[in-house]
Amino acid sequence: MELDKARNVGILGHGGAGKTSLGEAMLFAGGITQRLGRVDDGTTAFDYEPEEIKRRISISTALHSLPWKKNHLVLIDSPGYAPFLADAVNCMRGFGGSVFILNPSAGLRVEAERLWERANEQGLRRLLFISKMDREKSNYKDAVNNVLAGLEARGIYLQMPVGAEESFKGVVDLIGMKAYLFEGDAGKFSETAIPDDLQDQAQEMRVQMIESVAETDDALLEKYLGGQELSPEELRSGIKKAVMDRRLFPIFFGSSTRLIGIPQLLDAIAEYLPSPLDEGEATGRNPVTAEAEKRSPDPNGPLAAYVFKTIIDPFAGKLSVMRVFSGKITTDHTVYNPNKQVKEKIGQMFHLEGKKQELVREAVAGEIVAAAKLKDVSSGDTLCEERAPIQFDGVAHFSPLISFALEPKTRADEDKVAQALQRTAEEDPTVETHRDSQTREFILSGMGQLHIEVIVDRLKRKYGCEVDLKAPKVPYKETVKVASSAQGKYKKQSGGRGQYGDTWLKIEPLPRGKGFEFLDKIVGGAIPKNYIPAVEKGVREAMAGGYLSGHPLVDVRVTLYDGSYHDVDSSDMAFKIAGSMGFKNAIEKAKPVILEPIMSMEVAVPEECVGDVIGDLNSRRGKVLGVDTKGHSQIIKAQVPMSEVLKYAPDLRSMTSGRGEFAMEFVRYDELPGHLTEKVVKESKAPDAAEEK
Ligand SMILES: Nc1nc2c(ncn2[C@@H]2O[C@H](COP(=O)(O)OP(=O)(O)OP(=O)(O)O)[C@@H](O)[C@H]2O)c(=O)[nH]1
Ligand SMILES: [Mg+2]
Repeated sequence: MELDKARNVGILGHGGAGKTSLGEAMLFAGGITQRLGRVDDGTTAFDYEPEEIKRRISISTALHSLPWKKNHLVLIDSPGYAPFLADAVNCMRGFGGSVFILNPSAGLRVEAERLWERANEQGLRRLLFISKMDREKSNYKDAVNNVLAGLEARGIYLQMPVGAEESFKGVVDLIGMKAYLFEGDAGKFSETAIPDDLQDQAQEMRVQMIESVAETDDALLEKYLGGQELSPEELRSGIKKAVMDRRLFPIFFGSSTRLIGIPQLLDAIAEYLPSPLDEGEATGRNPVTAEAEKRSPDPNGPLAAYVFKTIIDPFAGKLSVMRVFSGKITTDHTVYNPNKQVKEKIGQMFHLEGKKQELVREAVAGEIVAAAKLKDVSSGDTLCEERAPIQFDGVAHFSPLISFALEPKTRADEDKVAQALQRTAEEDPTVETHRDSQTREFILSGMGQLHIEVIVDRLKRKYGCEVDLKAPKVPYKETVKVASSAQGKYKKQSGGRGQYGDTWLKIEPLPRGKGFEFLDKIVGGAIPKNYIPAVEKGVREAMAGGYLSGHPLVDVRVTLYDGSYHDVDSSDMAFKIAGSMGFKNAIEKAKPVILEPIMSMEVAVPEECVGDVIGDLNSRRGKVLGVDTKGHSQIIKAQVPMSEVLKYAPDLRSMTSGRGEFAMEFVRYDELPGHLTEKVVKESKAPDAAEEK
């Protein structure tokens, strides 16, 4: 493989923006598929999982390669809906560049904002694609400006659309000043002169484009201001440089479902998005010295590969999907995993082509490859050579937002469910599972109700486990409102070896989100230094169990300021218990309260439903922050307690006859209103009460 011809292209955008449809249009334009795959028919190469086909959305990132002219593209189609965004974010580490889809008339969705921020953090190079031009209006510019302003990005039009909505039929290339007009529904097009009625507008947009390019480069600017023409070659190389520096984001137009503008976008990918060579060095650190280590995309260098995704395949078993940044990875060779500090032998490897896997024996720098059945490898791990160790940052952590209890349909299934859940968590880092020690229920936490439902479907399909979902649980927390002090003394000195630990603790509230601080203010050796970690441990254990409702206590500072010890009877154990007792005694006087998670929501609904939806949000203790008009829909922004929107999806569906959409994300914890406290306390005590009977 020639490295300068390779492109790893991630497709990004908000939920339903048209990513998968674009990927399908590209596969068709490149001759990989003979019929255009359609999301609405469940016939795509990218959304191949039954859970995706059933819901018509992407849940998991999928890959497919595509030769385009002399280039070798790997398309990486990522999900866009909020509960599945973590996968898109983590897979970005495999991207060399990205096509970021905008739907200007839908406005700037939270999901797009989040993805854009993450892409900025990772220095990802991006082209912008305005898809669905067969539905967008011809006066798209204001809407595009709004979206770009929200993203704080500088767009530059390299194309102009010909027609819009029903009459959209092609694009004008503002560098070559040619039109590409499409006919029929199979992506056939002809290259022509710019239609007369568009000449003036095209000239105007071209001048703007040239000015934007010139502004990014002193030499070009001088030439331009001196009145000289910039050649197409100069423009292209200026644009490529600005794309590499993320100073400009070129804008293209098209329709995926009508196959318009796709070959031109593919040309632009080859022209402007980086090859692995252009991407340059990857930076990690030395796992021993923690110093920065760099690896260049050299197939003959030492191996450095990063596992960004894990797939549990019903046939191939566990697949670790990795991007090779340097050197090569070869079947039957042994690699070193610095995250786990183990060596492992590489077995079968595959290129992923949608749901198909193609066996390969080797993958070199720049490639993405999936290795089967690596026992100790998980997402976020680096694979390298032991003599040249390097470790990249692990996967991004996303805290689960919602928890459900699962009940296996038959008792005999319990072990199977436990194992299946563990595998699910291996595949999906946003899943957390544990078994409640009191109720023995399986608790499954994820990013939203839809996410949980998908997991339940998968448990059945992949592992043959049938489970019932029980009411969702809100991850409440507790905190205190005032400072207080108390003693915790654990003393048992009758017969045998005694126990003695004595602590005085002060607890104070910290600002929301600060977590926990432990201060050691012991003077004069009232408690010997070596027992102090045990006191802290006791406090932490007590915090985890909460005080009022069994939910973890947060946002407090605990100061250990006095105590006493016994030469013989004191021990770590005694001080741990004393710390925990002192903490509980102090909490009692510190006005403990329950905190509830608050979600920030964006609900997009048709005009006529706005009143009903706002009324409903108010009745859910929500605060409506504003309503924006975005094209055909109104976007209601609100903050609502999580407990009130656990099952929002079906309610919104019925309020808007299926035309509403929403996204939400966690913003902060607020104090639970007093009248609801008792209810939460009671619910949390219920299992206990049952056990006592
Ligand atoms: N009219 C029109 N519809 C489109 C176009 N592209 C996508 N759609 C439709 O938009 C809907 C969503 O398309 P997808 O391709 O699934 O969007 P996505 O971004 O992959 O969605 P997620 O992966 O679930 O976030 C489907 O109903 C598509 O048929 C387009 O260019 N024109
Ligand atoms: Mg999709």
